Amino acid sequence: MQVVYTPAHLAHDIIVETFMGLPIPANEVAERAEKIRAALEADGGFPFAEPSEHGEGPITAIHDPGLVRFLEVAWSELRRQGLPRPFLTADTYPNRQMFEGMSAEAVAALVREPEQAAGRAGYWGFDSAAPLVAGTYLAARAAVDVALTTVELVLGGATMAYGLCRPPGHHAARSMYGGYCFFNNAAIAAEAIVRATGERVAILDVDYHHGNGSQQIFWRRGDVRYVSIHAHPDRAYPYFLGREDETGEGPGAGENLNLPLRGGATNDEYLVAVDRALDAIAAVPGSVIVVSLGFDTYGLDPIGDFALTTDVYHEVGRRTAGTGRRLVILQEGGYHRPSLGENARAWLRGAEGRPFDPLPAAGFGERGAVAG
Ligand code: Q9C
Ligand code: ZN
Repeated sequence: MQVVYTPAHLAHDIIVETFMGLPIPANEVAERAEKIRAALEADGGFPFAEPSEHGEGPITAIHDPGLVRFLEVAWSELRRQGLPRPFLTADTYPNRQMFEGMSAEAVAALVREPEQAAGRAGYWGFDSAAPLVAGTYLAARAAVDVALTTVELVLGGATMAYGLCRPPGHHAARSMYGGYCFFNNAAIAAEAIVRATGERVAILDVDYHHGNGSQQIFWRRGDVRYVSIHAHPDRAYPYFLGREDETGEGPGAGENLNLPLRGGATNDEYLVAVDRALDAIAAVPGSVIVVSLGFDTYGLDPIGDFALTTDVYHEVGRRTAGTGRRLVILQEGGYHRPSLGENARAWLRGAEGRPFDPLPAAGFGERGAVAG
């Protein structure tokens, strides 16, 4: 299958993130995408394509234009204020209890976007784990173009295609960025498919984390079914969403399926959840699945706690393609850099029905980087 990749992601050059108030070496780094690119190139079976530009229209079809403007000017705004920071994170976040007792009308009338970058980052962001640097906006725009070009390959007749999106997207909601995500690549792709085909679309999210942004965006929509397998929010980020009883509302009632798993989840437990997820997708019409593909489910991932091995990715790819639907496969998380390339190769070869032969010297060593 074709791989859509651009070096534009390198401009989102992240070295440090903050975790619970302390700086730690960043998890979501440029090397991630480069490891995957290198492994797929070495495989030889994955022709590469560059993304084409799609402009802002498909982004504001999903996101608040205010979020887009903030991300565009945030860095220059920080510099204009003369703050010599290596990256921007918020000072205060408008926790919903800040407005307790105020009516929705009063909040709408009285609470507004601040002028200072530190306040604006709190207004549009939801956590301190998504450092914003000089090149973030253009890289995030390029990741959307990667996703939309992947959609075009599939709508143009390919059975499946893979978009090597970086930064990832599934934590970004309509009016909110965070969790290393700025624009929701998968949601923008799903919307583009709905508009082009008039069909219903399913999102299968197999990143370790719940895709709160994708769930929020499609919560009330009957045309996009969101199905996610992830770490239970009782113990894992993003903590406030991802439980089984979140099923959607209005026209979206019953269209949201969360399958949270316990810590230590094994390949077998994972495949049971995959079959449930794929059954839920097969139950509604449509010919395309958007896959939010994360490898932070891997046993050695520094911020995950599942016990998956490379073999299971081959099998999940195989079963997902076994639905007979066309696949728009978009990269989300995965932070154990030594294994990322092989895990991606295994998944994509499984989807293609090709066997997986590990490359020689694929000893992945110890649990990567930083304990989270
Ligand atoms: N100790 C994605 O996988 N919290 N985002 C990190 C580190 C943020 C994950 C905690 C996790 C965000 C796309
Ligand atoms: Zn994740």
